[in-house]
Amino acid sequence: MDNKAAQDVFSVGTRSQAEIAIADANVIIFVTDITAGITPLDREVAGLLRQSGRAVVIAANKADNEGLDAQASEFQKFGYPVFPIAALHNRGFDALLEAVVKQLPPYESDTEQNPLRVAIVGKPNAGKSSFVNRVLKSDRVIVSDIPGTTRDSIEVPFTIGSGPQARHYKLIDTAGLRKLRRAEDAVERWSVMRAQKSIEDADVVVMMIDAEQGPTEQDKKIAGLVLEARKGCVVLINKWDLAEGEETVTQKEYEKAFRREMYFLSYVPIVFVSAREGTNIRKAIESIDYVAAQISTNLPTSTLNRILHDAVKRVAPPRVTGKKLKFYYATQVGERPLRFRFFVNQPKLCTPSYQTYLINTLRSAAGLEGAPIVVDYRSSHDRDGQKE
Ligand SMILES: Nc1nc2c(ncn2[C@@H]2O[C@H](COP(=O)(O)OP(=O)(O)OP(=O)(O)O)[C@@H](O)[C@H]2O)c(=O)[nH]1
Ligand SMILES: [Mg+2]
Repeated sequence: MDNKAAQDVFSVGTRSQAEIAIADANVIIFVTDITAGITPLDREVAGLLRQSGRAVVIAANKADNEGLDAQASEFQKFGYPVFPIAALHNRGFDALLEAVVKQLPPYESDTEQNPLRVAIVGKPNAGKSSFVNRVLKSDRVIVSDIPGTTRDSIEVPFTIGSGPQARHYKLIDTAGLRKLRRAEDAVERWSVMRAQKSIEDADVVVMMIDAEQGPTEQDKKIAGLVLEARKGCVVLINKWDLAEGEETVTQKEYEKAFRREMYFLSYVPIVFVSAREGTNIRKAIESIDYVAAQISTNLPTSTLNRILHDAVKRVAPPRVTGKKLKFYYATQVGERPLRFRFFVNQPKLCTPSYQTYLINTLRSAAGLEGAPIVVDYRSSHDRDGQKE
């Protein structure tokens, strides 16, 4: 398409808005005016749509009565199905929407063939195998008080509910991740490697913490692996039955201290459980489900931009050597992990603390608890030459 001609018709702003909307869409409804026929603007839009390769249906609007419907056929020239409608009179929408729905991709839930992969990781003896057994309500995996009982990652399929509502999981019980000393044997090394691989292959990682020991250096290392792999995460504080007996510390106090110590896991939900007693197991699964939904979220571009523009309005970007960051717009470019692209005047003007502020605001406004977020900053003039 001749870019210059297009710019004559669209203002630059309208054009980029339209491009974002097109890039975001599964199906595009191209609205035309039946009384005006094909306009130059329609031709430009059709050109953009053809380039996008997206599914398109044409809504020929202002077909106020059946007598006008025949004129809709003119728009068939564009090569997309055409539906005469009248937005004002709510005419023709059933056929239009049916065509739209037909083009939508099938709803992707976790199926029997493609279950949600949940890896349970943590230090030796944290209670990973006990948790898996609790969830399965059977002694499927070996539990013992000897640290290092589990040597290999064990995958157990697990289903909640039945029929089309059923949710399918694969629980992966891993070997406890311990600090390796040089003298450690090959089996030890292999166990640790397998557990790391389980993190990489998982959709959601459950980090099992032994409540009695609290977060240790080793737990920080494990958290580092989860962060590096950019996985959804839930923290379970296990063996809470032991803490409760003593009544020395409340969950609130414990969580506060935990979050202070493991500040880099601030985005992750925490559930207090007892794998031995079976306390809060359902809550843990609900939390896993919640995070699973968040890591596959598709935020509408309008919502995303509203949240970020509000954030920028509330806390102005810092000045770096006299220059000020200008935030233009954002678009989501991926899921699992959630990936966003922020268009700004100069990416290097966005200080790390301001980046954190934007992500935290986005996370809390959109409810993205437990999901890692990756942001790619682009300068606004990269837009045309961008590569995926
Ligand atoms: N009090 C208490 N003990 C627990 C709980 N969960 C597990 N344990 C005990 O902790 C010990 C270790 O449990 P496992 O489930 O084998 O721990 P693991 O994390 O799988 O350990 P490795 O496979 O060695 O990495 C066992 O003696 C369990 O009975 C709990 O909620 N409360
Ligand atoms: Mg085990």
